Amino acid sequence: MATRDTSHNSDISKMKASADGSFNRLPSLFRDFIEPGGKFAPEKGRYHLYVSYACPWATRALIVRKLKGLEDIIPVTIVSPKMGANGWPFASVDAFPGAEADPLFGAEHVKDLYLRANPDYDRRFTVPFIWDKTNNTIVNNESSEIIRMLNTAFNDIIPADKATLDLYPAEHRAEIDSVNDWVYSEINNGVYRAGFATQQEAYESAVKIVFAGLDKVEKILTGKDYLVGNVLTEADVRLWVTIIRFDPVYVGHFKCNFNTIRAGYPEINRWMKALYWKNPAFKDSTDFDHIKTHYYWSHPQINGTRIVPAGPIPHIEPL
Ligand SMILES: N[C@@H](CCC(=O)N[C@@H](CS)C(=O)NCC(=O)O)C(=O)O
Repeated sequence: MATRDTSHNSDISKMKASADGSFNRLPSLFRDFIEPGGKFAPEKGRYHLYVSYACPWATRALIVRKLKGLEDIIPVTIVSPKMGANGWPFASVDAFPGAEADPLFGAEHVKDLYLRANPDYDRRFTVPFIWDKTNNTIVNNESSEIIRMLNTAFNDIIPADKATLDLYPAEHRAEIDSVNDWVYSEINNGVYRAGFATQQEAYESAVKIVFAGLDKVEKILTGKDYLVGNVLTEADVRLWVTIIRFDPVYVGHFKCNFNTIRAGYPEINRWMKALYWKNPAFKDSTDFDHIKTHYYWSHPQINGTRIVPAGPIPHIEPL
């Protein structure tokens, strides 16, 4: 067990903003790839996925794992949504409904696994990440790369109908990359830049960017079921995880309140609802209790009372 003080990396209420009050996300550090013939070969049962239902980045991985039918190949563990001074706890120390204990090492917190993989690790202890039971380390903790791996690495050992599902098809890659790029900075990370800003100007410039991004998406989705090429791609997955949290969390907690998705963005709302109600990979990866509790409980620097709002009612509208 580590004796080093890592609380500056585990306690989000101690997180430092830049001098101008803006939030800067640092790059993830474990960046290996699962690939046939590589150090991390695709094998059933060798890898373990750690996620929170609360976290949009982790939910990307949960959705793609289900879409690709990888449930038996890569088991998953759900942490408690109440991220405190030691970061994400497992159910053994915080038995929140739906949270689970760490099945591999009985770890109390996610940070214990990071420090087991690398005792000198000096970044945030984030979900999602993939653990390799053979090398006893973290393969990757960057969701954009995790979903790429899940899309292709296991194709030889899953049923053909799942193997042929390609969320990053060659003919659409350039467009997917370009959509991902601005969706990440303006929307996925944009809501965090608004919510974690510590000065008025930094907040205002961030929140305007979020809504300009949503206006762009609303136009793109008009009369369409998917963002790129009229097929489901990773671009939809990556945007969806932010949109599903928008009315329940980002409008209030992150002060992104120029409008709501349900009142102000009918095309985005239609697209979000269709994926949620018609595709179990999306609905089964969504837990509004974990989502709302996480944000409103875990950021006392933003919500000192830790009261979790009861609405919106409903969390997502019916079809
Ligand atoms: N770049 C990472 C970001 C992951 C991330 O920031 N996850 C958040 C939860 S939404 C986290 O675990 N934060 C813990 C902390 O910062 O202490 C990814 O996309 O995988």
